[in-house]
Amino acid sequence: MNLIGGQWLPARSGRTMEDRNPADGDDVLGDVARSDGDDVDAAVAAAKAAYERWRATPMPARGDLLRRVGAFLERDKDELSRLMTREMGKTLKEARGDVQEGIDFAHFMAGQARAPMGETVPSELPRKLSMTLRHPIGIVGLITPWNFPIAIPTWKLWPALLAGNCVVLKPAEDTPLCAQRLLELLIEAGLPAGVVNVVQGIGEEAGAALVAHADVGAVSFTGSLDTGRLIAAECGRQMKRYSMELGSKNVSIVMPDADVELAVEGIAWGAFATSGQRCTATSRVVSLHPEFADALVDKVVTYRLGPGSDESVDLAPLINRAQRDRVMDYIRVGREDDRARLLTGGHVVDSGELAKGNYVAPTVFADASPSMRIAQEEIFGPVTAIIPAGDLDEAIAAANSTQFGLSASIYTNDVNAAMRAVTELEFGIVYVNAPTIGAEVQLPFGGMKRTGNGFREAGPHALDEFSEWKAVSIDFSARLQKAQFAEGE
Ligand code: UN1
Repeated sequence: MNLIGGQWLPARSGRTMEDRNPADGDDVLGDVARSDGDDVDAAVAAAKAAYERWRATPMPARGDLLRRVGAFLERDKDELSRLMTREMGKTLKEARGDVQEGIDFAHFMAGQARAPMGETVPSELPRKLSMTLRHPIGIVGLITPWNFPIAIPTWKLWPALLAGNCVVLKPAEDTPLCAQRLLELLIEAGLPAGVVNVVQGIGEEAGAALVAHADVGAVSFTGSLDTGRLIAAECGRQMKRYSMELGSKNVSIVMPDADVELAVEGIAWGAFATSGQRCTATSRVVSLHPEFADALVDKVVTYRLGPGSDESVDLAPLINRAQRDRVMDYIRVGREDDRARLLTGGHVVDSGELAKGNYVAPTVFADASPSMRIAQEEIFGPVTAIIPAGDLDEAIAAANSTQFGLSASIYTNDVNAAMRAVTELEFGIVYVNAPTIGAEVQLPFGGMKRTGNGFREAGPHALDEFSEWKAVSIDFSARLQKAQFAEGE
């Protein structure tokens, strides 16, 4: 259902789309509204009608809403996690982590509601006080992906709401019900009608209409580089703000002195958690360690594949058949390139019950060169490529040799190597002796180069996506004072 002005409604056209379980294609969760421009128009109009009142609500009162919704998410964490596993596929443990990110960020942002929101600044003139204030954008459009169906909508919703905006959310078509449950909890927490509206549907229809709507002042998008380019072009044409969290090709460097067991554990987790469907997934490893590749394979071959609802499963299904085919295409590209060797995996797993889902075996390539397609393009599946390097200079150069720059890590006990990696890696997130995944919500999340356009989500900087700076000066001299002019001029 769509949420428009506080009411749950079907699409105006009456059209629907199916919502299926990635582990069991026969399990249909429901038929969901498939919206178009008419629904977007109604949602934006509802957001506009609610805006003045919401903008005028004191920030701590807006923060209270987030505190309350955080508590409800905590209360319903188990139920939501189960829904997420059924709708999106990831393991229950990971689904709980996804919901927990939303809870943590609700509490973090609720606290920000009472933090300083600007600065006082000296004036060059006497009896004049200057300060900076944050001002909301107005109506913002949020377009979110399926891989973190609760966490990512909350990364955008909480700061957008705290900053005083009204919202139209277009959730991913693969995870509409997670978004609907999240909104039900927001309503229970006291969300005023129209402050957040939801239009379910597909990107080319509902998403495109939202981006193009003249009354939407900013668009926040997480997804692929290709879609990001389309959105950026339209926003640029209309001169509206856009913040982009796009693809990446993350990397872990394993130095010869690394604790190889720790590196294997961390990189296996980074590469194969969520079956590699994270924008922070470790899809490349630059290894200088002679034992690393074999040790990684020894670990990966023990992985159990199956539905995420089975607590003993390590690798859950991919989101849908199209994604499985896409991942298999990349594996074929890797196999056809003589520069790399397939060490393990490389095939679909569809025996017995698994035939109902979209499973690909965890796949490791070795001897890859940095310029290969599997080392350059985002795969979003359980595939990683090991690139050899002779020394740290070469390793850092290989790590930096992509158009993306979200998350990187280095495994070493050498402080000089670690500090060089920290300062020289062109990535927005860098870890030492830890995986590329697992970002915490109090830190800025975002990437360099083509991973984004400079904004950061989470952390206190999240408000920058959703507010304008206003420079305010109050002259209490009761005379005309001219900046940049000497007294009496
Ligand atoms: C994403 O894949 O888009 O750092 C977000 C992590 C998670 C968030 C990933 N906390 O892997």
